[in-house]
Amino acid sequence: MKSTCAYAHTNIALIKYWGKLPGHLNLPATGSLSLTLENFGTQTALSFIDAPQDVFVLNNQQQIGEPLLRVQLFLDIVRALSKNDQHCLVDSRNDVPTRSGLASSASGFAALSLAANQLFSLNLNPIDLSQLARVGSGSAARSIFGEFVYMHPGSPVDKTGGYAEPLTTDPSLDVRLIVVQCASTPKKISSRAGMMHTSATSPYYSSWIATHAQDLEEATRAAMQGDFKTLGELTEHSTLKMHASMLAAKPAFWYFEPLTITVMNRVKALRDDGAHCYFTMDAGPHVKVLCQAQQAQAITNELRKIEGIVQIDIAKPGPGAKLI
Ligand code: 2P0
Repeated sequence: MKSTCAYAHTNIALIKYWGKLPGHLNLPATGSLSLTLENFGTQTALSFIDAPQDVFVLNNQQQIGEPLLRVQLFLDIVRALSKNDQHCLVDSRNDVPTRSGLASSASGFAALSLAANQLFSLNLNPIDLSQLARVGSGSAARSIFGEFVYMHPGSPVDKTGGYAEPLTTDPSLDVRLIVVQCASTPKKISSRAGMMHTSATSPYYSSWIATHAQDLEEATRAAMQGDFKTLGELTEHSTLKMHASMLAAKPAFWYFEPLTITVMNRVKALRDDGAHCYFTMDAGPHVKVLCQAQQAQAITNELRKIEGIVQIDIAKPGPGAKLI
């Protein structure tokens, strides 16, 4: 039985992607700037099977319904590209909580893309691989690459773009992301459903789109120049604008839990006391705190004092997806 195995790390966006262009290519309406993390990721073994349909096993549990359908639709694209119609067994393990806002779909589809590239002999270059991963999940396009990653928005005119590439940043940044897990239950609204509902009903969505490119450009420049303060300020600005667009949706929705707000307040208070730290939240209750290596342990020690935190980890920038 021919098989292959790949590992991809999760990534967290500092400048967020939230919203899609119309159509079936899963093109992001905004670009994004992210950091691939060393600590968390997905390992996926992919093999051909003699079966009437694909089988998807995640953390030793056979999947049905929407998770299976997403993987099958993705493999349909791979089969069309390779002109090879064999079905597959996808056997994945997440070492990050699934569907909780810790980017398990990013590492999941990045690992699956790399494994499929090998098993189906697609011979895609990294940029094309990133585009393939994006069809599975927008954020997965970024997990093909390590460390800081710049993702291009899709073009509404010719449907190009929507791929990521590595960004060379100033080494003096030496960033860490403190991942503060604020709940252990899966989120109730998927990112996909959340962004579709926001774009369809929120009067703030058009402002989000209109002001995004400037944030992305300034944050990218700050990262390249080693301007940590500007990068941190724009990181908070981007996440708060994204969450504000959800709060203005009809009906409104939010991913915050009370503990999320407590951690945000503590980060702000630590900053007022002179620590260099900035929060970002995704489609889940957890808070990720951007800081620099020399302050990471001291800031973590302070955040650890907050009651109710499920887990807290200091994540270093990590490498791109790899065959194993
Ligand atoms: C991001 N998120 O930039 C944003 C911020 C969550 C909040 O990308 O529909 O799972 O598969 O393209 O990539 C999560 O959304 O959505 C995400 P799909 P995805 O990281």
